[in-house]
Amino acid sequence: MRAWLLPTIFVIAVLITACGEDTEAPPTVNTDAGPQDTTTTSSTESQRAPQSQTHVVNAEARVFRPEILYIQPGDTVAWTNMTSHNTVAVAELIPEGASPWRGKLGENLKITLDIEGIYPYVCEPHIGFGMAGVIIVGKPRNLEAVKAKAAEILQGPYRRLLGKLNKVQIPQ
Ligand SMILES: [Cu+2]
Repeated sequence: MRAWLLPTIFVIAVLITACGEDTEAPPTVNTDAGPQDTTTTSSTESQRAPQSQTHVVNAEARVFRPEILYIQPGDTVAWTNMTSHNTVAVAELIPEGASPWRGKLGENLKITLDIEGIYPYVCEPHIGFGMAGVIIVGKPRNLEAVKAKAAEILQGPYRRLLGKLNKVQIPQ
């Protein structure tokens, strides 16, 4: 009896200890996983707003595609295939507080736009061919003001941007 009983008690004791550890362990794991789960859930639920995306603008022969790009604040724009092109923001037309960009000729460029607004830009070597674009960040309310200012300040081939601005439709 004893020879059989002792190992059994030992095994039961081990099991109880193991169970004790198991019951202790999960709450700790759950506490850690709790906030992470919440974060994952909330970012999945509202994927469009807070999750920043990268949008590609492809430079084709003498045109940016897409010419008019709609993004959300915090999104990134990546110009690709920029051999023989550049992308230069029209500093006077972009939103207050936003940094104008100037890509090097022939180099791809990636920028993140945090400030809502309208960002007209050109390819300097090809603006005469109308190689220009507009990025709309969020739902800006100053489209008419930007158009008016563009009509006032843009000179020569840069006036090709006016046609691009006329294609802009502010998202509802
Ligand atoms: Cu170009």
